[in-house]
Amino acid sequence: MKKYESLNFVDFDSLLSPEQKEIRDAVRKFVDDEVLPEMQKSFREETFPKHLIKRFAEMGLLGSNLKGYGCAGIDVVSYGLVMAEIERADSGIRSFVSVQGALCMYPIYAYGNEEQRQKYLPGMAKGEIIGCFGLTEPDAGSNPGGMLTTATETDDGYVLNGNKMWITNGSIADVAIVWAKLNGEVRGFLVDKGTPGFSTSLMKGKFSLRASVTSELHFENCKIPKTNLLPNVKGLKGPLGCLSQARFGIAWGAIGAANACYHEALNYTLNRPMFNRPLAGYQLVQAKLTKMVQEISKAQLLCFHLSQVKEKGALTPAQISLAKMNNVRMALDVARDARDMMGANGIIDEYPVIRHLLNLETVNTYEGTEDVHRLIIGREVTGLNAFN
Ligand code: TGC
Ligand code: FAD
Repeated sequence: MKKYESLNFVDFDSLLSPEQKEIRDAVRKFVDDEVLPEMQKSFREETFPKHLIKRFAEMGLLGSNLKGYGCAGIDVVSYGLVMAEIERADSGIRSFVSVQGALCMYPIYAYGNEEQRQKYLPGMAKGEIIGCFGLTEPDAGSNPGGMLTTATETDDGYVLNGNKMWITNGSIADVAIVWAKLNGEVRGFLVDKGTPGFSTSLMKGKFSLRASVTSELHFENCKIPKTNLLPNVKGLKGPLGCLSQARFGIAWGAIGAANACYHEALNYTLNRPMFNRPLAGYQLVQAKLTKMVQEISKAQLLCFHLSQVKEKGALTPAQISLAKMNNVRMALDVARDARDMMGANGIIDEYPVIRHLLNLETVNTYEGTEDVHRLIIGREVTGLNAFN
């Protein structure tokens, strides 16, 4: 099997600086040597490889785009390349890294006070404190504004009541970022593991993202101190601002999953003789490979360009929606074609393709479903809200 190289059909690599290539190649080697060998077992056994957390931290991958507090402070393109390399291994592993960095460290960094930043961020960068992000509820998925979880102010703090569902890292987290309504307004709270009234339950039986921990969070008269409110944001723009960070990482990450499937399909069809010659020699197979090359190349350029826009601070939520929606759909289509091109071998976990295909079904749903992003873009271009 040919060694993995990401697609470079339009000379994408020439856009990258030597430092960006160095970061990408270091993470690529780490993924090849330490992450990929774990994936078949993790996915089969529905377990997250917790022992890798220390290595993610040592590699500087947790909150890698944040500055200070022990974080690596890498630039936007490097961050995207890192996400793509990690998702080349598995979307569930990229989820762990996204949730820790974009959904948990970011809100503490952006909406917390200095005391909260000092208390949590260095430990989170070291992988000693794991976070989870509780927004979705059983009856509030696409519409988080409809959440039922409440916070009530008391003399010495807040009391939380409600349930969150589908929460990545929930059962292994040391701290939960919980979004709840205080006097009808969405606010963010830090809830430490072990706080009385806070419990989690593991969600089993997923056929997708099996290497990722997914949990419910339960709050029953859960008392937290005043100091655990994130003071610097009010309203739905708090959690949505975190989603913007994570969705951008997913847009890049999906390119990694697509690249893995393309690489596998190319090698497989080159080496599989059928009707007297390699499958790759047939026009129908080449049409599928060409479509993959075409779509992955466009996704790479979209992400690279939007990274320049983000670096300038001008990236809009609707632009992020376009990239997340496009790239995850692209990766799902690439994975589906790759699976087909490998015949029966396409459904067995000896090859990564079926795992990527199943994972990408989740990636297409979480962080805003494909249709939610379509509606966000539709609202932006028409000025008309089609959500309700
Ligand atoms: P809407 O009126 O659009 O917005 C309310 C306020 O928020 C502001 N805003 C944003 N701010 C920052 N970033 C964004 N992306 C923003 N989008 C909107 C907006 O300007 C407004 O501010 P203000 O000052 O006027 O109050 O709110 P809406 O209720 O109409 O909702 C819009 C909608 C449907 C698009 C939104 O609710 C949505 O995106 N729904 C999808 C829910 C979702 O994505 N959930 C993800 C849960 S977390 C997860 O899946 C983690 S998976 C693990 C992993 O990442 O690996
Ligand atoms: P629904 O909102 O019920 O949507 C169902 C269908 O209806 C979709 O096709 C949707 O596009 C469509 N739909 C919804 N509204 C409209 C509309 N107005 N018009 C037309 N169609 C519409 N959440 C967190 O908070 N934290 C996490 O860490 C997290 N991790 C996750 C991990 C996994 C493995 C999964 C699967 C989910 C995770 N989620 C997490 C939840 C995820 O964000 C939600 O599943 C997602 O936002 C969709 O919500 P829902 O599942 O309730 O679907």
